[in-house]
Amino acid sequence: MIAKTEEDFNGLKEIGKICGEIRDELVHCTKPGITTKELDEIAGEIFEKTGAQSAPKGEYDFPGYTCISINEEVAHGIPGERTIQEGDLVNIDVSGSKNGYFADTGISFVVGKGEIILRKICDVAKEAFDAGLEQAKPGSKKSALGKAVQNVAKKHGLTVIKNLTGHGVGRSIHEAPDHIFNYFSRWDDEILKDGMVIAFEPFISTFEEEVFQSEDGWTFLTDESFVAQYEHTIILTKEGPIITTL
Ligand code: M1C
Ligand code: CO
Ligand code: CO
Repeated sequence: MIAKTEEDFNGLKEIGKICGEIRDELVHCTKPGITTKELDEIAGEIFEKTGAQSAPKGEYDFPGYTCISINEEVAHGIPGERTIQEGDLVNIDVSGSKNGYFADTGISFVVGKGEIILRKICDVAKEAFDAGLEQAKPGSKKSALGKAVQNVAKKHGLTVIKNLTGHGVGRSIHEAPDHIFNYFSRWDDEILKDGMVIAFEPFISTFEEEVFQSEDGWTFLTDESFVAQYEHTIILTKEGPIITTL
């Protein structure tokens, strides 16, 4: 969407804050021994308490309030009986709506100390997000974000996932612009607009460039690499980006 009115900005900020709070609470509760289903129930309670709805459940009939993905699972992991272990790479992705406005945020992190390479991809996903954010200005090319992500990955000897992308958000969970790539696409000549609302979500990998879909019809998996994501909802304005999900 293109945010124009005071109501738009306030509505986007309200759901952004709720999704950010749920994300942080789930990260805080992610300890060895807890199941992903137990984490998801905590999210369900906060959605309920704040009068917001889960976007995956509400829009796609996803079997969970949030997407929780572990190790070989990259995204859209279904909360269930899987127990969190020390050293796991975990991704928590929270998206929701309230009063017709949507937000989407996600983070990958390592439980406890974990392997250095896993911590590295999480840090690089955040660095790639920050580099892309610098390019997130009305009047700039949308492809500048992907270019920044790809450059950061390359600098660290890592790769980007090419078949997962960011997207427009605001009045629904996924809307125009349809794709914010994690790499430079020379065919992408779209110009970012004042008030445009995007979910920017770089995916950084140890070496692979594509994920594949699991037989469960939801989960995206990797073969042998590890992948980290970092996502926020951003309103682009002439005065600078507003991150609604901080
Ligand atoms: C697959 C790109 C990655 N919040 C999720 C998303 C997409 N994630 O937009 O960040 C969507 C959740 C819907 C099941
Ligand atoms: Co998301
Ligand atoms: Co998203």
